[in-house]
Amino acid sequence: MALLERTDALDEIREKVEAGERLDLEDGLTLMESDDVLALGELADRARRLRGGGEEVFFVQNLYLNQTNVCRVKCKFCAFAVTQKQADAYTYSGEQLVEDAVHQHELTAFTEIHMVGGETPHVSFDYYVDIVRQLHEALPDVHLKLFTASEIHHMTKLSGLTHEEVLRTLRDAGLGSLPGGGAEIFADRVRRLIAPGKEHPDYWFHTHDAAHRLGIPTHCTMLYGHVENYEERIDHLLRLREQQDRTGGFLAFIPLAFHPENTVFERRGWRHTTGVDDLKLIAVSRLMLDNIPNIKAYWIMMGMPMAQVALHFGANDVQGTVVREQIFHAAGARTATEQKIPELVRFVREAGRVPVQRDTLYNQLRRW
Ligand code: V47
Repeated sequence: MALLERTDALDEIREKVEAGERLDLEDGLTLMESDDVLALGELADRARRLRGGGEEVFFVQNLYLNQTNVCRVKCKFCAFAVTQKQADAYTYSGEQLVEDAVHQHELTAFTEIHMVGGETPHVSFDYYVDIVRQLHEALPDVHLKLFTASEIHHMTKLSGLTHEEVLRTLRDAGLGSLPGGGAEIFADRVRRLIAPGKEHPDYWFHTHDAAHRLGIPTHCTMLYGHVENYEERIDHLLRLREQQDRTGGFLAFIPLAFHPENTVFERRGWRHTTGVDDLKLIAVSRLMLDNIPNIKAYWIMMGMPMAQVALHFGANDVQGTVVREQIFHAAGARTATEQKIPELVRFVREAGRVPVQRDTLYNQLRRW
């Protein structure tokens, strides 16, 4: 009987998907509670195709940089941040970042720099403006996807400027888009538990809203697999969907599975998410986020084999070559830190899909 009820509930959701109807909180909970993971995957892939998705799976050639690991916030999920006094603290100057990036560019000709970092109180807003300007001048054709909404909010504190003024100044210096970090989980209960020192989620939305209105596209994320429940996950997705209805500037959604190593949660016995949870979340995100075109299976987080499977659960993007990643690896990620293009192409092809190298804005650069 229980199985029948569940199957019926999924059938009702399938009818809504086929009719192009929006799913609501109840539907989201039904999907999260379903154990029929293959049916979820099939439904999510169907939704992706009904909304215009084809065989393409996208990736970008990119370089990850972190300007500083010094952070004042002390989020409990983070293994990357340190204080200024710790021996491994670093804050790179614009010259150092440029030297590194230019050297890497000679090796790999990436088209995007993805850079996020801690909220260091030991710099001024000019530091941020200068590093954007210097990177842009050194590599004018490279798209600069820099700074989470939390960092933008931090810059308003450093400068006394509004979010709009900070964003406009950074855009004029060469900023191209914002990454999606800092979102964590929007629900107050969870935020108080995992990131009590972090700004209210309204600021995250205000920053992305302002960016979209200034013509700066952004990405969005959800950090899952810690203390949040299913309702808080779906609430998070619905809030992102509402924002996208208002401003339409999210390029992609990236679910981020919590990595507990070297965090306080590891000491409390927290474990890494399971493959089924990761796949379910990809599928449910695709189904709920009917207005965000791209869902990323982030291979750094889930590993290449699972990312390959996720391409049949609604994902259509595997992020990129990456080259260097520190935030997830500080928290115990065992994945590589770089994938060469031929390897990404092989993984996508063997999943039965067409690999497409894109730029940050999803213009197609090369198809295989
Ligand atoms: O906000 C930190 C997450 C984010 C852990 O836009 C963790 O394409 C799991 O912005 N386990 C920062 N996650 C990184 C970020 C990002 C990452 C990937 C893709 C994109 C994109 C943006 O990293 C933080 C937090 O949500 N994070 N620590 C951890 N232990």
